[in-house]
Amino acid sequence: MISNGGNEAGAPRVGVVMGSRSDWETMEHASATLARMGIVHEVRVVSAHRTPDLLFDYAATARDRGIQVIVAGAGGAAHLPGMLAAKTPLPVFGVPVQSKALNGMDSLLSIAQMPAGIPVGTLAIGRAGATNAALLAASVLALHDSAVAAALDAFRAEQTRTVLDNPDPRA
Ligand code: RP5
Repeated sequence: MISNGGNEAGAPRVGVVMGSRSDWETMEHASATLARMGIVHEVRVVSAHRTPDLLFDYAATARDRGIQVIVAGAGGAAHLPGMLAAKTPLPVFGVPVQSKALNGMDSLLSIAQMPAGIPVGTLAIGRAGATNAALLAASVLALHDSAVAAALDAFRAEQTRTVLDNPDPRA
């Protein structure tokens, strides 16, 4: 069984990528959630529009580098998750970043409306989406990693306990 965190070589197993440094405010929640699960991951700015060659290279080499899941966040004309998915068979979870002009509806539709054959698992706009993309990545890894499965179980149990222990919203 693979141990908690990295693969056998200790390399990152999840790639957290985003279209701009300005997306970090959202995507840091994906990174923090992965860290909480003890999952070794890398964080990179890869722009579909400003660095298209880097995007192709990142996606084309990700699997051979040991990456097993990609979490990709972008805003506006958010082509990053879809183009990554076009270049790699790895599961790609897309996070629509809340844009200034259209509140993230543009990001959401850009990421969700993929043509049949190239899937992107699309999450909610913003922080919830970033957190849940990381939890889904953990769920994928947990299928073959008992330590990640245990971390995920512990996270969910603590979340449930926190709600049950605080029933009065005024307290
Ligand atoms: C997208 O354009 C990025 O994902 C970002 O959400 C948006 C704006 O980028 P900046 O102009 O802030 O760099 O590619």
